Amino acid sequence: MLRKVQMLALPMLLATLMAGVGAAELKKDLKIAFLPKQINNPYEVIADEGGMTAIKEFGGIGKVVGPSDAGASSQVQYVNTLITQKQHAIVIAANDANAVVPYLKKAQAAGIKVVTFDSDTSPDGRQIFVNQADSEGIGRAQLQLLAKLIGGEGEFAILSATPNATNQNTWIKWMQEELKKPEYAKMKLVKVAYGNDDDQKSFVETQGLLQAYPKLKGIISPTTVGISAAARYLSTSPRKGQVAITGLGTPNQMRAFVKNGTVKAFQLWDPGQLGYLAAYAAAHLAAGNITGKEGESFDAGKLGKRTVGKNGEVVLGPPTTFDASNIDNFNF
Ligand code: RAM
Repeated sequence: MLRKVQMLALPMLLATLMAGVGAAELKKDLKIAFLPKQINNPYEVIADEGGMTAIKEFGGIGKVVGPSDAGASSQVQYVNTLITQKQHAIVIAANDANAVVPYLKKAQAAGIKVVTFDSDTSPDGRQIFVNQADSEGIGRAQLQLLAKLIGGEGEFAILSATPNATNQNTWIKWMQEELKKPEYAKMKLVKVAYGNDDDQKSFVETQGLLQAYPKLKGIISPTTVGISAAARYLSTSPRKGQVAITGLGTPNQMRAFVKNGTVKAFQLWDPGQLGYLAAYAAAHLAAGNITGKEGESFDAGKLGKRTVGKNGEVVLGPPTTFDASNIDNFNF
């Protein structure tokens, strides 16, 4: 009996020790600043909290600063301030692939490590991009899910975030690629609308889509702000039940709309884990343990060992599909 317990305990002990080694590689007091797309977006808030949890674990000094709108250059002034403050690393969900790059380069020249997460910049802006999941997979899966919900037939629209958001634009590109397959011959993309990750604008854009396209069968909103505003609009519209809304949403924001039948299924990953992983990547860069080259690996606390892939990309993992059968198992 005792031997059995010991045998079971040994791997656990080893795992604990190995997890500890990763944190020990990180010197204390690393200053790491999170710069989300916008500070009042619930998704970004969860992601930033995940980052702060990780930073606490390895004894760093974390903070979150950022704009209240997701405009292309809204983050520039924050990057400049973080450079002046001599942060060790900046973790940014970029509102534009290029607008912040000259400033991020300035940061790098000053010895500050830069990690993008959620929404990337051009590769010269950062050392590592922590991606929520494989971008092609996210895009294709969104279209596949909508096709299932509308029986593979009918007009649909996309309600996106801002027109310049790197993450949404990449996913939309892959949706359009997927749409070329013969099995979608009866589906037609009629419009890509932009709610700018602003709740009110997304709500009004949804109203506009329903008015402009009386035969509309579906909306894909690959943004947590967009999908929740679209669902709120549809929930009190006479078109409820005729139009399928899907996309990327947080279970907590979407729960009521799944329960009242407005939304059948949508997807996401855990934004908290995304921020957590990004913080570890930033810390290991700042500690000099990694440089962002393909093949390097680092310890990411409870997420285990992670490896840097092509183009400095680190991937969190596949998304989950939420529906009435599982949504109550998730709380974020
Ligand atoms: C919004 C933001 C974010 C995106 C999620 C899915 O909160 O646009 O960048 O990743 O949606």
